Amino acid sequence: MLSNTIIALSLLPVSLAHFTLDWPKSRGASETTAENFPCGGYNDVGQRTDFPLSGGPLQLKMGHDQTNVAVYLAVGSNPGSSFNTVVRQQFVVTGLGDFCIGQTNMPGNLSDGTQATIQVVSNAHGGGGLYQCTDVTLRSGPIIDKSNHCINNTNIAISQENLSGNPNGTSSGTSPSGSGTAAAPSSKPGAAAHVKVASWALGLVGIVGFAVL
Ligand SMILES: [Cu+2]
Repeated sequence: MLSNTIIALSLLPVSLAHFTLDWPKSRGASETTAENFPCGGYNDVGQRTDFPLSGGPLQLKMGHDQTNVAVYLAVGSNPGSSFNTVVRQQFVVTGLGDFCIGQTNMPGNLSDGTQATIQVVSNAHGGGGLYQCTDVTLRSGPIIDKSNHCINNTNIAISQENLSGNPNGTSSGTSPSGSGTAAAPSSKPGAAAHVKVASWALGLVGIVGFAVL
């Protein structure tokens, strides 16, 4: 009986990441450095994607059942950590899997060919933030295939919008530092996060336990 339970547990799905930015392609995603500002530890500019000057969709994959998210822009070919422009005010998304941020509000003073970096920030488990970046060239007329780049999983939705502050818990709109001390977001998944990781870990313990038996 026990062995059946152990085998069932070990077949549970492998964990999702905290969250990933899947389109435009992110610089990279590492579970271990995701909390490092900026860009989750990926400091080097990566592959550029043409992105609408008028704003466009961002395709994410959510690994927490509830997540605070905001999106920032840094202008320049290698803008470092100067994510000074909020292009999507903080909101809360509820649900797991594919999630599309349908629109980003780009500044109106940029021109065709401008190089920039988009950073998506979410709240981390116990405070601070999680970071993902993508490098883009802003274009006046790219055609975005929303059927490929703007997909929402069943039962995933924005549950709160236009919240003040940043997902990483700082009150400043210009310098997400991850200090996590002031102006905490109104909603924090905290210990509720990573349900699937916990299941998978339990499965692993089961396998080890089985081997010992
Ligand atoms: Cu996580």
